[in-house]
Amino acid sequence: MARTTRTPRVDFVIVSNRLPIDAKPTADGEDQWVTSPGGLVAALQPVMAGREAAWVGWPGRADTELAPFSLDKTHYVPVSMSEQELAEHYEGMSNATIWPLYHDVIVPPEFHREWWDSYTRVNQRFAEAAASVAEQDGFVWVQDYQLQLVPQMLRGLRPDLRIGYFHHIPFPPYELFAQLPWRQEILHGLLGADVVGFQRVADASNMRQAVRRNFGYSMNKPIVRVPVDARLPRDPHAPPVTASKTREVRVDAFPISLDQAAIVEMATTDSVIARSREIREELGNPNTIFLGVDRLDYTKGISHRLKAFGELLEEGTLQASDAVFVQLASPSRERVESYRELRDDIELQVGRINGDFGHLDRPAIVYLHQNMSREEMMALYLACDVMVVTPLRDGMNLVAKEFVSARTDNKGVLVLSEFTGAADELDQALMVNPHDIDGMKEAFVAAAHMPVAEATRRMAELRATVEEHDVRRWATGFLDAVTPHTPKPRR
Ligand code: ADQ
Repeated sequence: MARTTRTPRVDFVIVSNRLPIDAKPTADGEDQWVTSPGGLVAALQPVMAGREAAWVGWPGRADTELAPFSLDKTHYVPVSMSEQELAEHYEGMSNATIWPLYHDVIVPPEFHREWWDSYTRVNQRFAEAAASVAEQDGFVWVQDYQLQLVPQMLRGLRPDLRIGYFHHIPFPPYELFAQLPWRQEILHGLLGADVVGFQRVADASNMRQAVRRNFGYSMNKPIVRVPVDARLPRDPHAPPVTASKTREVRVDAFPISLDQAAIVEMATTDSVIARSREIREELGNPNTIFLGVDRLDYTKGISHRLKAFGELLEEGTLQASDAVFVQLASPSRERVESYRELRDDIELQVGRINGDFGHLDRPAIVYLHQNMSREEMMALYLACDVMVVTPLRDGMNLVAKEFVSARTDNKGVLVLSEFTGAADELDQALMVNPHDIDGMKEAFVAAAHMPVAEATRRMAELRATVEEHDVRRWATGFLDAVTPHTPKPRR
């Protein structure tokens, strides 16, 4: 890879909390750059491929100033964060306030004014970094809930720019959003963009409703008319704004997807197919392999699904001699208290179920708290019979789409929570409410015994849906909405 330290101004800038690569020091003291995991990176990488662009983000190490650098055509602009800012902006405001509030308050959100101050300060730093690399009239695409103030801050610094914002997680109903002491600041921040994109139609509608309730701006779905001189604070009881000078902000749904062709390529290599057979053998060739793949996060519903599986073993509907549950849980947000507690709870639950129902040579649940290579993930998708994706709430869930894309053999059954964005599109999955343990048990049994012809028909339809709505369509749809002249993703 060609590496330079020159950062030119470019007309396409991505801004996300994390850079898509992390600095890892090697034994000789040099930095080595490795891809950081997660759904956002998986979705944006194909959009960036082959394009001259800048990516602004935190490089994964606190209290470190790193100079901008370039690898191939991407210019990386590291934004520094102190240890305290990491604790307050990222672990605090982003992941202990906004994340739980926006995911149906599954755990109680905490509200701390110092966290908010830090969030504001860090957002300003990101806006300044983006402003410094964007070309005149360029396009800046801000990503996700850690940076909701950046669009308006950037508009203040660089009114010439076209600004897009994409929200990867749910946007909550107003009754929940209204708890946020800084709800007006967040809405005002988002409305600095020309297009605010969400995963689901319901998310976009929730944001428009929040704007109506707080600011009374006039709108013609999906367009919101924002006064060019909009300032805070605004009295929510003031009459609707009728100022003649307004700018149009599109608040709309753009469901994210993945690069199906790339997944198919990987999932059809001889080594991945051979590895999938090996995995089945290593698991003792059971009749049914259930698979869960998630970041270890309380939104993903891991304990609900293990409870359903455990009850099926207890009742004797399934036997550990012919059914196994493989649960991958990638380490996540390990310094946030609720995540540490979740890990303890899940590991206790796995231990109990294995203790009660496992055999010497065969546990009932194979649990791995590890990151896997993409190849190993593909082999697991191919090896399983039933893919279990049962979040309590999820913006989209790319694992469901990855599984479907990998199954070129049209085999395997997807059990999917209706509370994922993916459920809006993947209607041939077996849909479940993860809070309904009996309903989930029925779905597990139906999936394990589904006639081959029905499973094949469902999978073929699921695959066709993901093929049609792949990540390029997502990116093109968003970029077209921002401006017909924005450069398109290249093949
Ligand atoms: P996430 O909450 O991270 O993403 P998801 O969409 O499922 O959730 O993406 C997870 C990614 O991590 C997938 O690409 C998956 O393959 C990978 N992954 C998971 N476990 C792994 C493991 N053990 N080893 C290696 N890789 C693993 C957020 C939102 C989602 C939204 C995405 C994209 O929360 O709702 O779908 O952004 O917008």
